[in-house]
Amino acid sequence: MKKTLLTLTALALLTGSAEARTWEEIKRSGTIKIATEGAFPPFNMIKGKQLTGFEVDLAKELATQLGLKVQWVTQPFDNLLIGLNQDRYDFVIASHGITPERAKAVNFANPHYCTGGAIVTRPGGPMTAAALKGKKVAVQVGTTYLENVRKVPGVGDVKTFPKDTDAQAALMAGRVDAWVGDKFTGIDLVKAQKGKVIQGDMLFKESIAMAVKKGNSGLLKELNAALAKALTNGSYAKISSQYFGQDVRCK
Ligand code: LYS
Repeated sequence: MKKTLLTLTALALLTGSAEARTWEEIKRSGTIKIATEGAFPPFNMIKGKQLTGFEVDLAKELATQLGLKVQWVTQPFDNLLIGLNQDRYDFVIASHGITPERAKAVNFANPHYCTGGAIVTRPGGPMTAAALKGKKVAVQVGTTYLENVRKVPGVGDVKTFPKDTDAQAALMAGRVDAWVGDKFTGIDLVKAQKGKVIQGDMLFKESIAMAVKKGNSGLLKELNAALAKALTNGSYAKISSQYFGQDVRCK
């Protein structure tokens, strides 16, 4: 069953049919349509009724530089790249790690932050890859966390959840031994839970990038240029320090 689902997803990713909007068409319309998850604090989330977060603010900054208004679309994480290839929006900014498999289906921009997947557990729980042997681990479906946890030799039951916050909740409720998620998200969870959970080792590193439909090179070029500008004119540094208290760009 799991194998069938994966194959279908791969197929949907590879078979976008209609044409994506070109840069010229976007520019002419004056509005760019951007998709994100809206459930991955502090990167993209809904606060009150407002979509906010590091990636939301960064994308707004890029759009301003490009002289465009923004129309946001939120989608469950594992639908985002499929919707991109169905031309439901112009690009995705949703903390996608650049992986060879995803790069077959979409084009990635230059990375807008560097991070990794880290273990979080309750005190006394597994802190290293070796310690995950035989343990129950919670991860969000469709993510690099799932892909990498599956590779841990002897790992016990890997439980998948639609949202990252659901996977964290499973750890807090004691239904799993560990949660593997983004290292910055983990730092925030540890802080918020005041010692009820602790962060263990980082399992893997990843570079995070925006995605455009495969072949949409005009838009990709504009996004990369706007990102390069944000990285040098101080706007990226300001947004990053607001959300993380540090600069999270790839070094
Ligand atoms: N960075 C992870 C990935 O690339 C997950 C990010 C989104 C989690 N809500 O799959």
